[in-house]
Amino acid sequence: MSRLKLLAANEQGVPPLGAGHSLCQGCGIPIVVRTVLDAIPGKKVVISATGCLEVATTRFPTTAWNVPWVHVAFENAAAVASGVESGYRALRRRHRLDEDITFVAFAGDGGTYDIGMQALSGALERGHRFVFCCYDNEAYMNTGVQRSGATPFGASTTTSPSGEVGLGKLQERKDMTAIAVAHHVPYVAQAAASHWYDRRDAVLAAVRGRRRPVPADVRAAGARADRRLAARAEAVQAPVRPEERRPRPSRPAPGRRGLGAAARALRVVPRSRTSERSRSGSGGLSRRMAA
Ligand SMILES: Cc1ncc(C[n+]2csc(CCOP(=O)(O)OP(=O)(O)O)c2C)c(N)n1
Ligand code: SF4
Ligand SMILES: [Mg+2]
Repeated sequence: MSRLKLLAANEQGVPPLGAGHSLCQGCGIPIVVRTVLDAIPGKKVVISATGCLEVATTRFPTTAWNVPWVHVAFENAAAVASGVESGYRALRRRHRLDEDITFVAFAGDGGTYDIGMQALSGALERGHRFVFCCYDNEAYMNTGVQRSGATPFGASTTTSPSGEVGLGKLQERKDMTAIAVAHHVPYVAQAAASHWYDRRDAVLAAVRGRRRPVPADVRAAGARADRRLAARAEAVQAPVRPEERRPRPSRPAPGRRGLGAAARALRVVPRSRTSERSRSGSGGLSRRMAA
C-alpha cells in the first residue's frame, strides 16, 4: 500500500479535520494537521492552542474537528496536554481505561516560541508522552501578522515593518529546535509543510518508536523579506577589494535614516551566519532530525 493510501486508511473514512473551517484558501495548516494526525494509527486526542488553527476551526456553534479536541489558552497547550496525558495514565493504572490513545498538541509559533515556551519547557523536562507539533507560519498571523520569535531576520511584519524607518525584523530567528534538543528529549524533528511523507515519518518515529514528545517545526509561507535588506546581505558577503571601497557619507541621505541602523547590525554578523540566514528564508525546506 502506498504511503498516501496508508494515511487515508488511518482516517477510516472520517478526516480528523473536516470541512467547515474558515482557514484561508491555500493555508498550509489544514494539510499539516491532517497528515500529522493521519500518520498516527488508533485513537487520538487533540489539544489546540489559540491561533489561526483554533479560531478558524471552531466557530461557535460549529466545529470542523472529528476527533476529541480540547481548546486551551494561547500559552498553555503543553501544560494542558501534560494534565490530560497524566490523567489518562492514572486511569490506565487503575484499569478503568484499556484503549491506546495518542495525545497531540498543536500550537503556532507564537504559542511555542514565545508565550507557550514555559509550559512546553516544563512538559519536555518532565517527559510526558504526547506529540507537540508547532505549525510555524513565522508570525502571529491570527491577530494581524505581528513578529514572533520565529520570524526570520529581515522579515517585514506589522510590528517590524520595512519602509522609511526600518528594514524589517533586526533580530535572528530563535532556534526552537535546538532549545527542544537541549531538554534531552529522545526525539525532535523539523519538517517542511510541502513534504508530507517526511513529516509522517517523523511523527511515526516518535509515536511508535519512543512515545515521547516531538516538537515538529513546520515552515509555511510567512512574512515577506525586504528586498533592500537581501541586497545588503549579499553585499556584506561579497569580498570587497580596498580600491572598491568608497568613503562613507557623513550624514544619511534624507528619508533613508533607517538604513544606517540596519547596516550597522549587518556588519557584526559573521559570514557563516549570514549564509545560513539566506538558506533558511521563508518557505525554505531545511530539515533537521536529532535523536
Ligand atoms: C494571553 C493572550 N495574549 C494574546 C492573545 C491574542 N492572540 C490570540 S491568537 C494570537 C496569535 C497567535 O499566533 P501563533 O501562535 O503564531 O498562531 P497563528 O495565529 O500564527 O496561527 C494572539 C496574540 C491571547 N489569546 N491570549
Ligand atoms: S495561517 Fe495565514 S493563511 Fe492560514 S488561516 Fe491564518 S492568516 Fe490565513
Ligand atoms: Mg504563527
